Amino acid sequence: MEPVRKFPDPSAVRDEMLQKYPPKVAKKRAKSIVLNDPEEIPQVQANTRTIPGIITQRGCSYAGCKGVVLGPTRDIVNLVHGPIGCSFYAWLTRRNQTRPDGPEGANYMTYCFSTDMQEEHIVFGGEKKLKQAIQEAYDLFHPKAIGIFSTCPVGLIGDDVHAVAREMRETLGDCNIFGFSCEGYKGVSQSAGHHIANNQVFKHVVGLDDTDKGGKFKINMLGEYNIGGDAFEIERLLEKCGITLVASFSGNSTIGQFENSHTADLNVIMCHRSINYMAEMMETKYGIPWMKVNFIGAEASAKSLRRIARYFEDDELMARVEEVIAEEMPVVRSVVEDVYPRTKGKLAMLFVGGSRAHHYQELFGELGMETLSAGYEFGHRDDYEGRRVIPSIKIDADTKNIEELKVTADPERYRPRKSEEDLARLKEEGLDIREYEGMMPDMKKGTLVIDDISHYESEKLIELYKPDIFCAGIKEKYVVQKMGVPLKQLHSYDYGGPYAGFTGAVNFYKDIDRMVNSRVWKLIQAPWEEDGAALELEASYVTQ
Ligand code: CFM
Repeated sequence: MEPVRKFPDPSAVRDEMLQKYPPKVAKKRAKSIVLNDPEEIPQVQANTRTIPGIITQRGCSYAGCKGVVLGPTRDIVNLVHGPIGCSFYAWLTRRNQTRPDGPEGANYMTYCFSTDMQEEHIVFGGEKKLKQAIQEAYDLFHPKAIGIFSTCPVGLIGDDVHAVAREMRETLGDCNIFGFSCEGYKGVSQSAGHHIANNQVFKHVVGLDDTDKGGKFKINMLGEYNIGGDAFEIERLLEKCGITLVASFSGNSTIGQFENSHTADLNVIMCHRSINYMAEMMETKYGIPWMKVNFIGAEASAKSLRRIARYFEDDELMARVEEVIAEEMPVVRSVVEDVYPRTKGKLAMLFVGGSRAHHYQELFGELGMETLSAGYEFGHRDDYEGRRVIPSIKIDADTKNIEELKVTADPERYRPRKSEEDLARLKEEGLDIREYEGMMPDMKKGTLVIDDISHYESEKLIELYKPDIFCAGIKEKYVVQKMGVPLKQLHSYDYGGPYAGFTGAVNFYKDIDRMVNSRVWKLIQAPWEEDGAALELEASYVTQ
C-alpha cells in the first residue's frame, strides 16, 4: 500500500501566503489565489497589472510578439528596432526548432537582427537608421519578408515603424515589410504582444497566395511553436494519418505557409492564449472553423486526432486514425507500466505561461501524479474558467490599448466549411467546436489556482507542500532546486523534448521518472540550514 500523504489545508496555505503582504496588496492578491471547485468554478483575477515590488515571472509585449509568435518563422528577417540588449536577450533561448528545405533553404533564425539604437537615435529619431538596417538586411539576404519589432524607446520617441515599412516595401518592390507596435509596456504582459502579432500577420500576410496545394483533409496548426521539436512529432502523426498541414503558426513555419493558410478547411489550436485572435479572424473572413486540441499527453493526442477525423466526417480517415493510435500506443503503455509504480502518487505544481500549466496536467495524470497547485503567468480568465466567461470579462485600459481589427467576410473568398446546422449536429454528436473549457474544470476540488504567482508565494508553496516536482522556467529553476525540489522547465524543456504526441509522452515519462526519483535532492543542504534538519534528512535517506 502507498502511504497516504497528508497536506496542510489549502485555505490555511492561502492565508499564510497573504498574511505577509500589506493589506492593500493582500486584498488584490487574494483575488488571484483561489481554491478550485470544478463543479462551481470560482472567478479568478487574471490579466491585470502586476503589483510593483512583487517579483513576477511575466515577460513583456515585445517578448510575446517577436519572441513567441514571429520568432519561430525561419524565412522572415525579424529586425528589432531598439537597443541591442532587447535583441540579444531574445535570441533563441526558447529552443524553438525549424527544418529548412535543404542546405540552401532560407533560415534566419540563428541570426540576431537589430538596429542597435544609440543615444543619438533616441534624441534625433531612429527612422533613418531603421531604413538603413532594412536595406542592409535586404542586400545581404534578399528575404521574402522583413518584420520590424518596436521596443520601448521606439514608442516613446515616436518613430513610425509602419510608415518606414510601407516606404521600404515600395522602394524594394519584392519584399513584404511590416511593422509591429509591440513596445514592451503595451498591455500587462506578453499576452498583449500575441494579439499585436496576430493582427499584423493577419493583415499583411494571410490570404496573399490562393494556390490550392491539394490534400483531402487540410488543416492549420495554430499555437504550436515547436519547442524541443514538438511540432516535428505532431507533423509526423498528421502525415501518418493522411492529414495535410497547410500552415503552422508558427513552429517550423515559413511566410509562404501563412500566405496560403486560408486555403485550409480547419484550424486546430494548441495554445489558445497566444493565437485565438487569428483563429477567430480567419473564421470571420474565410469561413474556417476552429477547434481546440491538445497533443500533450498520449490520451490527449489520441483524442485530438479523433476529433479532427470526426470533424471531416470521413470513414476512411476515422479508420486510419484508429490504426495510427493502435500502432503508437503499445510503446506508450509499456513505458507507463514501467515507470508508474515509481511515479504514482507523486505531487506536481505547474506555473507557466498561458497554456502549458493546463496541458501538462494530462501527462502527469498518465503517470499517476497529482497536480496540487497550478497557474498561468499571463492567462486570461477564459484560460482558467472556460470561454463561456468571455462576455463577463471587464475590459480595462490596458487591454483597450491593443488594436481590435474590424474583420468582415471576404466578398470572394468567404466559404463556410461547415454550415451552422452541420456544426450544431456535430455538437449534438459530442464534437463541441469553438469551445475551450480551461484549466479549472480539470483540476480537483481544493487545489490552489494562482495567477501571476510571485516569487514569495512559490517559496511558500514549496515550503508547505514539499512537491516532488515544480514546473516553471529558468527564472525559478535554481532557487527551487536549492530548496531540494527538482524543477522541470516547461518553456524550453531544459535540454529535452519533444514532449508532444506519443513519442513525446514517452520522453516525458522517462525524464520525470528520473527527476522525481533521484535521491540527490534529499541531500541538498544550504550552509545556513540547521544541523538538525540535515540529520533528519540523512536519517530518512539511510532508511529508505
Ligand atoms: Fe502559448 Fe507557448 Fe504557452 Fe505562450 Fe510562452 Fe512558450 Fe509558455 Mo514560455 S505561446 S502561452 S508566451 S504555449 S514561450 S511556447 S512556454 S510562456 S505556456
